[in-house]
Amino acid sequence: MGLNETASAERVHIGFFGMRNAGKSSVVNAVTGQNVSLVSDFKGTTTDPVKKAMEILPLGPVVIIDTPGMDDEGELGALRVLRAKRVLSYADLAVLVVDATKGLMPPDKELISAFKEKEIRYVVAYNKSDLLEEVPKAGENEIYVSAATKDGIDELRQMLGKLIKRESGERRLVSDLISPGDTVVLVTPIDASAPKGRLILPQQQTIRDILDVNAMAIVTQETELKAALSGLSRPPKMVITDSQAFGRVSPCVPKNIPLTSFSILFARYKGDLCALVHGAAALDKLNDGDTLLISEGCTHHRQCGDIGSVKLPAWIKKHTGKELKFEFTSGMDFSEDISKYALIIHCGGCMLNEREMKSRIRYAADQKVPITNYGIVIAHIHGILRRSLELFPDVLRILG
Ligand SMILES: Nc1nc2c(ncn2[C@@H]2O[C@H](COP(=O)(O)OP(=O)(O)O)[C@@H](O)[C@H]2O)c(=O)[nH]1
Ligand code: SF4
Ligand SMILES: [Mg+2]
Repeated sequence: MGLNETASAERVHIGFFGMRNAGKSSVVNAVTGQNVSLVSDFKGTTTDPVKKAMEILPLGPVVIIDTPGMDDEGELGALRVLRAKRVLSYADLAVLVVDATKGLMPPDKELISAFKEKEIRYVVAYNKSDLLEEVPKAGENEIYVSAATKDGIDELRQMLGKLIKRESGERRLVSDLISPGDTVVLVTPIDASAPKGRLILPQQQTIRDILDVNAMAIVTQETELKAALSGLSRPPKMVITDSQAFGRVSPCVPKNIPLTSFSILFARYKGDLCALVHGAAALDKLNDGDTLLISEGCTHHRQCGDIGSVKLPAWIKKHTGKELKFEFTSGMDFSEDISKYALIIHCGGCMLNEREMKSRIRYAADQKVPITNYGIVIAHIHGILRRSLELFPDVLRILG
């Protein structure tokens, strides 16, 4: 991602689904005006979902995902279908590409049911309309297009534009908790895991959200926190800290000033803070021999350093005094069978979109496995979870 671009997790993700050879890759290329995907009349050319972030008028910043065919065969084919289905967990919108000369086939109908079940808004694009003698009238969320002649492609883009009702206008990171003129103090330790010469994305997004409502952000390391607080003529509206510094920050912040963490704010923004706080209760019910899953949302987790792999397991073992086993996943391969875990601890998921994070939480709930996140576990272990949730009375109630 370039520094001036919208973060991938904030973009609308549009998945193109359908059977092999329906023309998914051709439609993707026509809609984007770019050669995103390889087109071929050899069935099964697109073997893995192809993702590309781009700006498309009138859609704005999006991530386009081209998927392999839903009717793929054989052992490898089944794997490709599984990967395509995985896209359903994070697609915000879907385009079902159907070969107009064949019409809706059973795999297409299955996809439509899946869109409905997962509440993904979708368009059915009947492609190859150039091969039809007469183009029928399209139904409500349907359109006839030809990737070959580009007929209907502009209209398909317009339809997608209308479906993009950005939810970001409704959800806020922190600006719903502050007013114009308020001061917010942000604590961001600059340690070995901090990237060179810049702040990490969650910190940047929080600062931006504070500026958006004409409030003021004071950014400091924990070593200067006391000086920053005493230099203010009136107390800040809140202090937001990196979770890892919770233990050191908490004693420096007077009790009348709310203290929370970036990861708690992001859990609220993106997923389900209630479910994640609920999940943390499982920490105190662990038994010897239990296995915990530590799951990271990306594979290049430099900014998370060794929190998941080293620090958390050590802290949890010390906190619980139990003999525990830990397993790890990262990136999109959130474990298939999670029922064996006593608890899942997920990272803040800054690289995952809201849908993906929610679908992981729902998946865990379906299998009756408690799930929580790094920041909540760290706050709990430091005994300040209650304090870090003071701003959210609804969630606080869960702790009793
Ligand atoms: N006549 C016609 N052929 C098309 C059209 N779109 C795609 N095709 C052809 O259909 C075949 C499969 O296309 P491709 O995009 O690779 O399909 P995918 O497997 O669904 O991704 C290729 O031979 C394309 O040239 C179209 O609008 N009209
Ligand atoms: S997605 Fe998770 S592991 Fe990756 S940088 Fe964000 S919080 Fe860290
Ligand atoms: Mg393809």
